[in-house]
Amino acid sequence: MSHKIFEEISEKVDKNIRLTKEDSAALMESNDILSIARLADKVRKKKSGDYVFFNVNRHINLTNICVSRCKFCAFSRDKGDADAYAMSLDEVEKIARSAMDIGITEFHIVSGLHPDFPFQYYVDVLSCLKNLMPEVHIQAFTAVEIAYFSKISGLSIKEVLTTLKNSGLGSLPGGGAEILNHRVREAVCSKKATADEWLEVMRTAHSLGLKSNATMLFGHIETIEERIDHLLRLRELQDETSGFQSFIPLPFHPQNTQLTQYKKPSAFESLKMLAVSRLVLDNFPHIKAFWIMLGLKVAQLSLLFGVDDLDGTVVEEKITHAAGAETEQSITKEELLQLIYEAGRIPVERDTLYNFIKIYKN
Ligand code: V47
Repeated sequence: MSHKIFEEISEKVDKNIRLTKEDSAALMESNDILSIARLADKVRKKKSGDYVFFNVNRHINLTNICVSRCKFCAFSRDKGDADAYAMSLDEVEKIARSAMDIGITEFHIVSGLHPDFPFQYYVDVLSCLKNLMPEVHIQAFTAVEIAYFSKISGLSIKEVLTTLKNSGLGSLPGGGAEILNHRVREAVCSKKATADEWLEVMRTAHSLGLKSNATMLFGHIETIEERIDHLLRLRELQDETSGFQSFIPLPFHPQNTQLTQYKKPSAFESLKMLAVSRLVLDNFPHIKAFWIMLGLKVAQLSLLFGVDDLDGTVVEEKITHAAGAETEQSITKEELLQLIYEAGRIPVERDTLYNFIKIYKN
């Protein structure tokens, strides 16, 4: 990127002028990540001040049995595989009970597309958790799962979401977005919701008052242009609905997948991706670093690259660990606070909808 182009982009950022596709490409192709970081950091500071958000949640993956079998996924199994599992409602209840004493404010539920579970099972999971811990927010079911529920139940997307909302669903996680592009999805995840369907589920969820996140799985077969298009499609929908809370770029972990010829994105690449996301997604309130996938060291540095949210103290994360993540499955609140203090920021425990629970002054 020439000095002149960077100066132009920098001026746009200062004047709150939206970056174009060409600006985004110039940033992605640049190696000057410290200059990009400084710009992203300015935007982050304008949006969140010195606060860094985290929440205390419990991930639940109801089943690894999945009819989709995406090439990038090391977690999914066929029914009948030795290590295939599917939780009964009793097992879900047991997990919820074990989380009762650790002060969680959120259940985060993402699962395989099970061939036989009826839609009612998911309604029952919500009712079971709500009965047990009514105050805990349930962030559950990616847009891909919602589209699948519509298919298996014969209900419309709107009816599925309304039924789930009435049973305790609080918001949607951002998974399943991968790369919102037809070529990429045909090649790596052809059996699940298309890009348009993913966006349509989110549009409908937002119209019903359900907030959501959005992810992007980067570092496999996609081109830089396809990554940028992904960001622009999200930005466009956000202009329409304002329903997205955070954007979470997920670096691809190749181990045990069908795409082992690819390398996990480097720290350099991941940090650049986070910073460029902060700059392009001017209408997203938060950029989240999912430390489980980035590793704690890169996640801490990401606080200088536009990130204002470190995902919660996750307990038992299976999807990335199946694909070779070497991070711990959880960290304590104290460890998380320390990482944030070291960066000179103020940790804030938030609930799922970004209400402040506690500000931790050092
Ligand atoms: O949709 C699957 C990704 C996602 C791999 O909304 C992989 O706050 C890397 O969506 N390497 C599920 N990633 C997790 C997810 C998520 C995580 C944290 C927070 C939130 C949120 C959402 O994991 C999938 C897929 O994109 N994934 N396999 C892999 N080998």
